[in-house]
Amino acid sequence: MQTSTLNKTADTSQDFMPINGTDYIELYVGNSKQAAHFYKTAFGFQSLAYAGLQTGLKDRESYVVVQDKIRLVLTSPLKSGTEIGKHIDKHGDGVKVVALWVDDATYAYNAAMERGAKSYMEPKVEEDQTGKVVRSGIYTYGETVHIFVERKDYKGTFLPGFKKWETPDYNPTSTGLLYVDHMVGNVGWNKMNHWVGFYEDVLGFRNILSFDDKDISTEYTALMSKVMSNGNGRIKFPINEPAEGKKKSQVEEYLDFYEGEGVQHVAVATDDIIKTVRDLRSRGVEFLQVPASYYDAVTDRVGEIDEDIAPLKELGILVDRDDEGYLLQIFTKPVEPRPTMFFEIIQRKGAQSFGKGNFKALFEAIEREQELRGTLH
Ligand code: TYF
Ligand code: FE
Repeated sequence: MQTSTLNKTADTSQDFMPINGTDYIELYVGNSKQAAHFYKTAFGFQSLAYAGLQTGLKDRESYVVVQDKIRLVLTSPLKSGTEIGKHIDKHGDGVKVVALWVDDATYAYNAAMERGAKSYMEPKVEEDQTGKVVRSGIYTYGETVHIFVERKDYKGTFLPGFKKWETPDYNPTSTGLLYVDHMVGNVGWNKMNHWVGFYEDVLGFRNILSFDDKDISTEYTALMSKVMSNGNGRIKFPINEPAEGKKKSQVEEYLDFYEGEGVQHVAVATDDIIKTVRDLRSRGVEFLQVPASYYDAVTDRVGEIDEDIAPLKELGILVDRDDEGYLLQIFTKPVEPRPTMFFEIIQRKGAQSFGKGNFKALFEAIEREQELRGTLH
């Protein structure tokens, strides 16, 4: 049941946890140097910053890539037995940090801790010749953490401790990705409401949309989802839990392979999805495919749209409409060996929802992939 439409006129004066946006996303990966190359080559990110042996670190190496407002940090250990290495051993490559850009990271930490957060990192000041950054952190679902980043007194490239990463000989062009639209967490059986409560109580988020297993089910599999939003709407975190179906839900498959709760997909926005997806495909990014018949009914379902149907069909881009407008979206296949994290490319044309009208086609496409890898039991 879709319980509400978005309340875009929310009063943010009572917002105890003001957040300006997503600051960065850090992935713990087996080979950060190659991962950075992949995000440049395949997704059109640019080299931004580096920290590792060359900056005096002994235990880890991070490469930071950027595309418009999106910053990805790829981190690998330099030796055995580290927390990073253990994270990778357990989960495979995956998102460790969803960093939130705030004006006061000490206040954010204290406010969250007072409201019941579990500490990951006490407020810490880091400085270089361009200024200072304050960071602090709390745990969310699984081993995933939120780091609050205060950078109002900082002018450096990324963070103190990082040096500018310059690759004059290799800078593939952007694919038009602009900002993080939303990031989805997969949580355990019957744990959705617990994490909804966490985002409400600890971070002051609101539940703006809810989908139950009747909305999100196919003949075989099901899940439930609630979308959490911060006060100004710049941070949107849908939370999924598996639901009972005839076969294994994609959320359950994720939990099995990730060996716990974690980030399921990162949705990144573009303002020209046809161009972006054509570019990503030509660079080797693999997308889920819906049957050609999806496009037979699309105009009846969504009405007139600015785009021609032919390129949407050619590229497999999905369309949905709500009472504020429409959106175009497409999902990559998982970007690591385990069927865990993937990306969504989204273009919003008024709609502030999540593509409910596409759920069935999308979940059937995911089931076909599960079938191919032999995990749809
Ligand atoms: O973020 C969303 O809600 C949409 C739809 O496992 C969706 O992108 C929901 C659950 C899921 C995959 C996509
Ligand atoms: Fe999404």
